[in-house]
Amino acid sequence: MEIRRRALVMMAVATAVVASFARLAAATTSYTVGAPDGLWDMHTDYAEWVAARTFHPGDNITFTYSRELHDVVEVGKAGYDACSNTNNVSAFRSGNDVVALTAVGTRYFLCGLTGHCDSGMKIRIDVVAVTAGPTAAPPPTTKSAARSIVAGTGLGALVVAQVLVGSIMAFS
Ligand SMILES: [Cu+2]
Repeated sequence: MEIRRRALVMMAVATAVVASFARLAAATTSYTVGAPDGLWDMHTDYAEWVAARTFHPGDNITFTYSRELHDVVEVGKAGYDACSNTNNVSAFRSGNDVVALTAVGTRYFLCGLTGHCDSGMKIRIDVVAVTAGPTAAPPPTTKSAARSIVAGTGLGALVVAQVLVGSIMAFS
């Protein structure tokens, strides 16, 4: 009875470890804004692009563009709504700007060149917490494929843990 209890505790610990690894692995996706059909340009529908993806803390987004044609300005909601970069949070103009989505919340970016934001060159990114459990529907992106791989790895680790526990029980 004592051995059985110890084994159950070990199983619970192993499951918790696997779950936390899966969560960590899932939280590091890199996105190129607008890709694969567009980039940071005047043609991409960013609302549509964002709607097809889910952003979590730890992910990052990269703005790729020609430095002669565009830039990237992070603004607040008011700036986003009005296409104004007067109170910008930060500005980027390398042509390959990586922005880390460090925390849950909404981030707003626009192109600071005259008329570009008004033509639709602005993007709103909602960064949401990673949810666990069967209620979380996976988004229809390549990210869900990555999650499946992670889940598969987790399952493998669980089987290894079970075998370990089994051998411990046999030798106790
Ligand atoms: Cu622009």
